[in-house]
Amino acid sequence: MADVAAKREADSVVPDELLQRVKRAKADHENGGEEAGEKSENVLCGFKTSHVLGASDREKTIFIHGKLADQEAVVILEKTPIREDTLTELFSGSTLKLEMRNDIYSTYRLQAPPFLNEIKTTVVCPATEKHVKKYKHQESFLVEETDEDYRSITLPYIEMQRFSLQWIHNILEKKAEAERIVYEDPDPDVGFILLPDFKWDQKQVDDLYLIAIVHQRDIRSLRDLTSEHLPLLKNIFQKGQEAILERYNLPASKLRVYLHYQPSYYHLHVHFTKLDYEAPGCRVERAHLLADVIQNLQSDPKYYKSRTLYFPLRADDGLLSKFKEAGKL
Ligand code: GTA
Repeated sequence: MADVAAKREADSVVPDELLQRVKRAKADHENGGEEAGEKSENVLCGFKTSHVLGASDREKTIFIHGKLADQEAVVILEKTPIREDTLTELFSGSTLKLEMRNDIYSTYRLQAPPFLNEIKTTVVCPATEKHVKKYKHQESFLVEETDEDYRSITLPYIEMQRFSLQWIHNILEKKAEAERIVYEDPDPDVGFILLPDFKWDQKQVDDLYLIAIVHQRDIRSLRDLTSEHLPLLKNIFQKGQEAILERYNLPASKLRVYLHYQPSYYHLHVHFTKLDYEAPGCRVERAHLLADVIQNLQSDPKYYKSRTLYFPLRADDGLLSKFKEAGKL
């Protein structure tokens, strides 16, 4: 009951903003597909598919590897959820094709107006081999990493092989996504930028996903955290939750706030997702609740320097090979 009330409460405030987006999408469509203030040329018209890396009928996503103007590319297509605030337009503006009718039962194919039938599309181009591997559906293995394994196996590997952090530096320097920032604390020690994760299309709060990226540039991951970072972590936790309450009307009790270990990008960032949303990477073997991280560092200042940590790695992850070579698997 409380959940339903909270959802209704959240939905009743946020839709103003969301409704504007729907209206913009409709206007964009009517204006020939231009995004507000930005031309959206179809960069994908020349995309040549090499192979499908993975697909999920349940999640309605497909990950495709291919070429875009002779460059390696990964394209992710994802059907977006049906939103309650668009139902009136969906019912009045669609065509219905009857498939079958039997007694009180009937099924149809509903063809919605294009602005209510968008596919969220993510393009990584040029994509490295590591990107292709990351998005490829693969078997996973749970790895046990002692503090010594971290120093002798993981750290040297991530120093050599990690993904570029350019997109993060662009955000911190306001060279990209500046207009998407939800909240910023500019303090160089405890400050951060909170903005929508690129997996979230921001059209509904049901799959809310934001990330807080710290201004400090020398914290790679959970493993680097000590009690010295408590003011930073507490600041992100408190101000991130306050900003989300103010902007999206979602209280802290509806949020899952966590760090990944291992992350894909070794610049400290914190994930904020809606509690009911099963975001990719929110399972126990990868996600560490920020509240727990804070408590662990309060009870042991070097907790993450000394603990054995567990995490999943995919079959063709180079780090998994390093653990195998060291006889750890
Ligand atoms: N705002 O440019 C960006 C950007 N990039 C490059 C990454 N992120 C960005 N956000 C903005 N702008 O949540 C986001 C990512 C991720 C976070 C980094 O930064 O979306 P992480 O370092 O812990 O890495 O977090 P993580 O979680 O491994 O990365 P990611 O991309 O979430 O991948 C995990 C799995 O989720 C993938 O293997 C794949 O199975 C799935 N996935 C990834 N992207 C999508 C997608 N677009 N749609 C559906 N599923 C996806």
